[in-house]
Amino acid sequence: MGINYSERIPNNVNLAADRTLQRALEHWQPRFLDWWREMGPSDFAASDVYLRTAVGVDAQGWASYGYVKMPDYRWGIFLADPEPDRRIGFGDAYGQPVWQEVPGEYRSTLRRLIVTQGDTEPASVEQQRLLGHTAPSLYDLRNLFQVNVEEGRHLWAMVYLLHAYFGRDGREEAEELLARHSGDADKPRILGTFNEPIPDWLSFFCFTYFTDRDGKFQLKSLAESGFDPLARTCRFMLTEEAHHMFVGETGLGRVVKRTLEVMKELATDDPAAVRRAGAIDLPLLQKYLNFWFSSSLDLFGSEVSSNAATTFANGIKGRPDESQYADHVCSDATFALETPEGRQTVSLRNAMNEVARGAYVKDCELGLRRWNMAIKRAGHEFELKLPSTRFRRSIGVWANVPTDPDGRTISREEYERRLADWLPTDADRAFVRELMQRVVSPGKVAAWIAPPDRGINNQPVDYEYVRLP
Ligand code: BYC
Repeated sequence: MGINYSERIPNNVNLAADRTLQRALEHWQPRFLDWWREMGPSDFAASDVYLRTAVGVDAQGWASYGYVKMPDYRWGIFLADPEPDRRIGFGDAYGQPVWQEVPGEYRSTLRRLIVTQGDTEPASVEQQRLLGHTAPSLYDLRNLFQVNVEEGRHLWAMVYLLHAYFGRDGREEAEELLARHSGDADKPRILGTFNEPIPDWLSFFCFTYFTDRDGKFQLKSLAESGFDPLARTCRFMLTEEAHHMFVGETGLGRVVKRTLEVMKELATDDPAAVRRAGAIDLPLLQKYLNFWFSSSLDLFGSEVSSNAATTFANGIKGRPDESQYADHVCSDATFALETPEGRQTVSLRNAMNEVARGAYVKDCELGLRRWNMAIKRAGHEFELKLPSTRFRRSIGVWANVPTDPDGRTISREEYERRLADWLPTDADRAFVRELMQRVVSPGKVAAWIAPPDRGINNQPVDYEYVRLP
């Protein structure tokens, strides 16, 4: 079904046919807009931003570009088209028809997952709210705002499910999604990473590279769900999510490119000299990668998880790309897990979080391989590395076990002493903050990052992606 833009809430779920639901969502809409004004991008409400808006959910029609003021963005409810005769693809109910309503016995589990997913979306907008003031170019400013409005839409996606399928509890949860705030001492966001500040653009690019990629893998898992409205919602969200990771990957790639240019100009790979020249030295970039990768690993939950086993068994949450596996039931299969106490064999169903994390780590490696190729081509020895999945974990079997970035267990004392070599220090962060000077002339970029290779939607790089008032 096409997207109906003539209604107050654009949608392709025939919202007009369900007056009660429509009224409930129209009641939530002004609260969302209040939240956007208070907690969304600081300033820029009057700027015209060259944004992509979905006009259809099929491959051709889903993206149309034009200038929009962010508060006027048409946030709406878009589900991927239904698959005829779709069947549950994993777990004990393998092969049975998917559910169009929430099975009573899975109600609280499904609500918890939808709330957790939903909570991350506004959280990320809150984390990024001040970045507009220090954007390195209009192109980057536009990308930030594109990410922000789409995270807003992803919140809508989860709120629709809560309102449509979970009655009064769902409506209450939808209110709570606007009441918790990133980093708030009393009402923080649910998952750790979403309470971390994103005070600078290097953190933003790391976040969109690593944390949005967790989004990709979690959405892939939920896109397998036997609860069909959730699966269809997540399938469409994944198309939008791809751009967010593009922002992270190209952003970090441009940082590496600029740093290599500066190293060449100075004919040195001395990090201090690179810093003095106003670029981000590679060891500093490595520290940021260490920070955001380790934090994002925690988002997959514990290696051994009865929650994960139950949601897999019940057909609620599958593995990312479930169809690539031969065994979709996994009732007897086991998984060899490395723990601080040595290798342990656990039931595969209990290890589903670790399976998803493993796929995620492989995906994270691809960007590093590309950046390392550029470093090597420029004639330098330095190699960027993902730290071990044991390093700096707060969730799971490695939580609070001191290891070095290679995953070797070390004493707490050594860990504390060497942390400044592995994670950004206050001085590192202050240096990065100093670099963050706002650049708003079309086609110009800040000195710490290379310009993008190409513009958005075939527009030139020097296009006026944001028209400031
Ligand atoms: N921080 O059995 P466990 C995205 C909690 S990102 C704090 O280990 P389970 C996006 C856990 O909630 C994708 N708490 O794990 C990206 C549980 O608490 P309850 C977001 C944590 O349940 C960028 C307890 O520990 N989507 O879309 O198997 C921008 C024991 O749990 C953390 C989802 O996460 C943590 N890191 O799995 C914008 C999908 N980790 O319930 C958006 C939905 C675990 O006992 N969520 N805990 O009170 C899930 O599938 C699961 O909730 C998790 C945890 C994968 C997060």
